[in-house]
Amino acid sequence: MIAKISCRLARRVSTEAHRTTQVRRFLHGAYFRIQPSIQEALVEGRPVVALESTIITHGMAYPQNLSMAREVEKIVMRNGAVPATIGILKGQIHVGLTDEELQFLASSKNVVKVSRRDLPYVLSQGLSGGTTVSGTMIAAHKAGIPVFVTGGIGGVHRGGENTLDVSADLTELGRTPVAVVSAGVKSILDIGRTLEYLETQGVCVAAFGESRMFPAFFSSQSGFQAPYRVQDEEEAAKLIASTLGLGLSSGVLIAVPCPQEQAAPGQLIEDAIQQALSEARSKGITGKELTPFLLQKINELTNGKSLDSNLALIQNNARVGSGIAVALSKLQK
Ligand code: PSU
Ligand code: MN
Repeated sequence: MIAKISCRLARRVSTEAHRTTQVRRFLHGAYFRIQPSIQEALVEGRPVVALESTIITHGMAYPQNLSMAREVEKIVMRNGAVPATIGILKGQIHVGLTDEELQFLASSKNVVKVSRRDLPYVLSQGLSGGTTVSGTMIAAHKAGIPVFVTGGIGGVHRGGENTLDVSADLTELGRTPVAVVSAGVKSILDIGRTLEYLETQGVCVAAFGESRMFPAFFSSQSGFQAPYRVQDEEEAAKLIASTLGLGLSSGVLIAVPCPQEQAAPGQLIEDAIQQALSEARSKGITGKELTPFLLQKINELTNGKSLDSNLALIQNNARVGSGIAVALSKLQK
């Protein structure tokens, strides 16, 4: 009897091993590429920061998107970490992009916005794309990068209780152990429901710095408290270490408030959001087109004021996120 069970077990283990090898062969062959300098940093346990590319392809216009992407990489380097911008080129996920590749993604008009559900199609068709927070988390996790910096994540859209328009970023945070450093979520979204959804998904959310207030991207005040607060980079790193140490398969959200002097005027932003939302409704814009439409419209309606503070807060997140990656790599030594 025991012999029979162990024989069956052995067969199952070997089938699983075979399956894993098959998956690996597919993965590392055609679909996934880590830049050698990043691979080297990872092997040596040096801090690496993942960066997304939908913000480049669909979040900002050319050429500001390109200068933003270059500047953020520089900030990460200046703060002691290795930047790994993640994007998809001709059906291959690239962890780390050359300047030429960055230029291509920034200036190309017909690349795809890639979340989890888009990956199989984009890879199998050999297409290029910008990875969203969800797409980038998947790639960062596969590469072994635990810290990822962005501007803002997606969330539950206003009216999402009826449309079910809930960003795949939230479910990804529930299933992939990567820490996302962002300035919270924009008030184009329903922030209260977004926080509820993150709780359901088991995502540990912590505000960064002096206040427990969950930030609303352009402003540090969303009117909602984050469940937790971390004082500084070291505390944030400890929080991430405990998630990884316990083997939780869920992620962490570190919400960094936009520096006061760089916040955009609240009323200007709220008016623009209202107008953008009503235009989206009257034009029937839904699904994956909605967020890029709103971002672009708000920038237009604020005469670029929202873009200025957008740039400032991403740079701030890059500084904080790099500090967290450095602190985490010290903890792991
Ligand atoms: N929010 C922003 N800027 C952005 C995005 C969101 O303030 O650039 C991008 C991110 O890539 C995010 C994605 O992952 O939009 C979410 O899109 P959706 O709402 O369709 O899930
Ligand atoms: Mn959506």
